[in-house]
Amino acid sequence: MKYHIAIVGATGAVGQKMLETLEERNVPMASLTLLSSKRSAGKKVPFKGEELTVQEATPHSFEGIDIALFSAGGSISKQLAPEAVKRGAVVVDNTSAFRMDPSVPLVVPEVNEDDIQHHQGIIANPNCSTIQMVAALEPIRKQFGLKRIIVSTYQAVSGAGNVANDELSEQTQAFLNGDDHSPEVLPVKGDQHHYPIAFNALPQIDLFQDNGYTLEEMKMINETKKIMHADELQVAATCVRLPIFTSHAESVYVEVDHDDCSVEAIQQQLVDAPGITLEDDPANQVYPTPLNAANKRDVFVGRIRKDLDHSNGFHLWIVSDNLLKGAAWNSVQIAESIIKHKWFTKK
Ligand code: 11C
Repeated sequence: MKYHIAIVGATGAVGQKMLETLEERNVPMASLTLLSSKRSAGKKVPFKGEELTVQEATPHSFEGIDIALFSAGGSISKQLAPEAVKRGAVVVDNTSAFRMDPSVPLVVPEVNEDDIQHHQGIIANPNCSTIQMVAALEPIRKQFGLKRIIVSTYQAVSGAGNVANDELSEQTQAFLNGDDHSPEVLPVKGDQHHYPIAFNALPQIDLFQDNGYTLEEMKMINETKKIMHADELQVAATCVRLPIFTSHAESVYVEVDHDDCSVEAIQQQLVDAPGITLEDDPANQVYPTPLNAANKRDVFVGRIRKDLDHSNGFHLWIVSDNLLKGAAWNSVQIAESIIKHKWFTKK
C-alpha cells in the first residue's frame, strides 16, 4: 500500500528537512504534493531524481491526500488543517496552533506513540526544545519516576527560521569587519527591541508572558506535562538563544522518585533507549556538542552527574538537531507510525 503525502511549507527550513527525511526513510508514497504560500508557489524542488513544482496551498489541495505534514506557521495551520481533515487527510502539525487542545494528541513517538490512535484528524508535533528533553528523560522516568525538571537551554538561531540564520551570518561578518549591523530579527521578530546575536547570548525566546516566563519556556513546561501525562510533574525552564546555527543544547537537572537510581543506572537506561545516543565519557572528553549533533536524527546525552547535595538529583546535557528530531524527523516518525499501525481513522 502506498500513500499520498503533502508537505505544507515545503520551501521553509523545516519543510526542506521533511523532504530530505522522506527521501532517506523511503516512506511508501504514491505521490508527494509540495504546498506553500502564493509567494513561493512555482519553485522547483528536487526529490528522488525528479523535479517537483511547489503549488499554492488551498483547501482543494488536500483532495485525495492521506497524510499532510504542516510547517508553514500557526495561522496557515489554523486555516488549512481543518480543511485537510474535512477532505480525509490526517494532519501532522508542526506549529503550536493545536498543541494544547485536549482533543489533539501531542506526540513524541519514543514517549507516547499510542496517543496517536486517539486523534480526530490532527496530531501535533511538539516544540523542538521540548521534544529532545522528553525523549531523553522518558527512559529515566519509566524506570525511576520523575518528580522535578529544571532546564536551561542553549538554542540555535535556526529555531527562529531562515531570517535568523541570515541575521547571524551577516552580523558576524559585519562585527569582524568592524561594520555596523543593526539587529532586526532576534530575539523576536515583531517585539519592541532587537539585540545582536553574534558573540552574544539572549535570554529571550518568543514573547514574554504575564508570569515573567517567555512563551518558549511555557511551551517546555506545559508540553512536557501533556506528553508525559504528568500534571503533577514540577517543571521550570530558562530558554536562551546562542549564536549557533543548528542544534539545541540543554542543561537539565532532574529529581527522580526512586532512591535506587545512580549515574550508571541512568546510563544503562539511555544506552538501550530508542533514538538516544549516549556520549558520556568525561575521562576521554566525550560529550555531545551542537556541531556533532547537526544533521543526525538522534538525541545525544552526556555529562550525567549525581547532584552533590540532593541524593535523588541528577544533571544531564542533552543535544539534538532542532530541525530534525525537533521538527521534521519527529513529524515523519508520526507519519510512519500512522502508516505502520493503520491509524488513519478518526476516534
Ligand atoms: C525556537 N523552539 O527555537 C523555537 C522554534 O513552537 O514550534 C519552534 C517554535 C514552535 O525559536
